[in-house]
Amino acid sequence: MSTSVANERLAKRFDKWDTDGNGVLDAGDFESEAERIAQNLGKNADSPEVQELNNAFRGLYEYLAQKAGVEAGGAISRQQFLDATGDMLFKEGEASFNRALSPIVKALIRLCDDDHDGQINAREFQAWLSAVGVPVSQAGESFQKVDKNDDGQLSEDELLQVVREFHFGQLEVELLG
Ligand SMILES: [Ca+2]
Ligand SMILES: [Ca+2]
Ligand SMILES: [Ca+2]
Repeated sequence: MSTSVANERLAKRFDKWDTDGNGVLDAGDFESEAERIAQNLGKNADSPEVQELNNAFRGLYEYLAQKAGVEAGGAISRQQFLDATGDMLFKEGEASFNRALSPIVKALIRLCDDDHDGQINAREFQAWLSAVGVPVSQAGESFQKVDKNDDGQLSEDELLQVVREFHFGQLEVELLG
């Protein structure tokens, strides 16, 4: 694994989630990110799947705040974020990473899964990428990399695994914008 690429990606992740650009992460940043994704998909803010996404982002904020030793409702500094997420990736490993991000991946699947089969097909994947703000030009190539078992569908496990590999610096497929 490449630690410098991984650290660079965590720094980029911080910038992306610091939606108001004030240099710290607080609950409002994560609310705005969830709102932005819902808007990109044209989903009603009151719909259950948008509520699920909001809850997932709130849960992620609370998990990170707790890891960073920040009091409930407090702001997470850039350094605290890098330390907490770096620990998750390089010390605590898969379980901790999954605990932080699987609710987000689950909620995104629910939001994009138009045919309600619990998986993401090629067409739904385009919606996913636009929702998180990734250019869809690479959608075909990315889809094949995520679809590890080559069955034409992206499962929750496949998506979560690629988010993790991206953050380890192992794979060039960005799934969370
Ligand atoms: Ca902020
Ligand atoms: Ca589907
Ligand atoms: Ca698959």
